[in-house]
Amino acid sequence: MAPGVGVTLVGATYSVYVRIALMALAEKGVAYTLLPVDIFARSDETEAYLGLNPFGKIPTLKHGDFVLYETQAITRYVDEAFGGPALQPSDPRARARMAQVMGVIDSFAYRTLVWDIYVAHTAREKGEGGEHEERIGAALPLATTCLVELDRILDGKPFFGGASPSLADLHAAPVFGYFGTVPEAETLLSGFPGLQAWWTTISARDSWRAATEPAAT
Ligand SMILES: N[C@@H](CCC(=O)N[C@@H](CS)C(=O)NCC(=O)O)C(=O)O
Repeated sequence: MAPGVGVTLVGATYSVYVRIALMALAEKGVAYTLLPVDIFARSDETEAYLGLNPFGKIPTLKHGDFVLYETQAITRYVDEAFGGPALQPSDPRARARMAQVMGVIDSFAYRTLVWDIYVAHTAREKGEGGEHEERIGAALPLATTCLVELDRILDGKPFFGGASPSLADLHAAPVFGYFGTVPEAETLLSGFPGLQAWWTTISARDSWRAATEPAAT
């Protein structure tokens, strides 16, 4: 990093996507400042945040005068702009698999495993109104497809890209961090020992702790 050019990540630490970016920063050993914005609060702060990301999604990365939103762009930039271990395989097929996993998370797993199952489960636990059972039940087929496909791509390896973590693992971990706390997840995941082993490995990393306990970084 150029001297005096600081990195700031804007967002809230409960966010799956903020956690993905925090994990990338931690894996690369990049020093950063976290600027909290609670995007769901709909306040003056969130209005001001639209100046950074007009789509109103967190996170946004600032590196000097360079401002970047969209988490895949952020983690690729963090990997390529800073030293530390490479988080993208150089082999074209392994790199394509990494991108595929990130696409599956963005297109299917985030919405299904986090919103349709974890968030509905949390609302159900709190006794909030809504047809939570129906929402969870309706999500199970797509959730199963997500697990089947992620397990197939993992193929018994410790990480999606092979022996060392890649951006794919960082993209998937925060989704499983929420999904794994739900009773339905235990049943679903019992059929996928490879994915369970992957979760044990990735969640033991310092980067997971840094993303979920950012005050400790
Ligand atoms: N495509 C965006 C998605 C980020 C995203 O969905 N962030 C959520 C929090 S995990 C958010 O900001 N939600 C606010 C909203 O939907 O109003 C990215 O990759 O950064």
